[in-house]
Amino acid sequence: MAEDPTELDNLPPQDEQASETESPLEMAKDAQISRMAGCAKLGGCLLKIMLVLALLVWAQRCIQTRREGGSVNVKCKTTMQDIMIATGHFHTEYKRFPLPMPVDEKVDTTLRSRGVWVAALLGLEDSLNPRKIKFVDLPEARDGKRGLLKEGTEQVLVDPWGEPYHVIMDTNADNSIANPEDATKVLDGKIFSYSSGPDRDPKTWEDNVCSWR
Ligand SMILES: [Ca+2]
Ligand SMILES: [Ca+2]
Repeated sequence: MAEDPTELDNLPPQDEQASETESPLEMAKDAQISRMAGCAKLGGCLLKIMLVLALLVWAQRCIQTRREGGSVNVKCKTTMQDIMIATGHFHTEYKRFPLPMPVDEKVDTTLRSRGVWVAALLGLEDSLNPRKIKFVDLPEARDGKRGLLKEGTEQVLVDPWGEPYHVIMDTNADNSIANPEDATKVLDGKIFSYSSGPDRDPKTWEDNVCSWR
């Protein structure tokens, strides 16, 4: 007897039936989910790339800033050295420091890089430097920074951040100076200088640029 094709036993299981006969709507949903998953993966990749790029830019800027800061500090130290050497040459020439006031020979003298003693080093002052020797050549300041500028008739030498340098001279002639950074130590020598640094505050030593270190 021939099998009845309508018999239930001959029909495929319902699950297989469903998968084999997935509706267009469900297929579209599957495709959409697949696309969304792909987009999410791509978005994640892009985010990672952007983060890496941002880190690279940040690192590059840090390196650049450090390089520029180092370069500025080197220029600052070079100017301090110029002033110290010029003051030393003045001392050799005139057997005294280029100081206008009566000098207390019991203590050392601290002053800023401005006024008549700077003019004397430049050969622009008669009473301290009657031979008008030019002991140093200094550049003009730009935007009020790193170089010479005039305040009234006064010559002012400013650091890369616009502040006059601090200069200490061994006016008590013991060939040493109390370290302004650490009162328990002394610096061996006749002339030292320091800059207040980028924060323009001489009391914050972390950023100060010093001729002795
Ligand atoms: Ca001294
Ligand atoms: Ca400082």
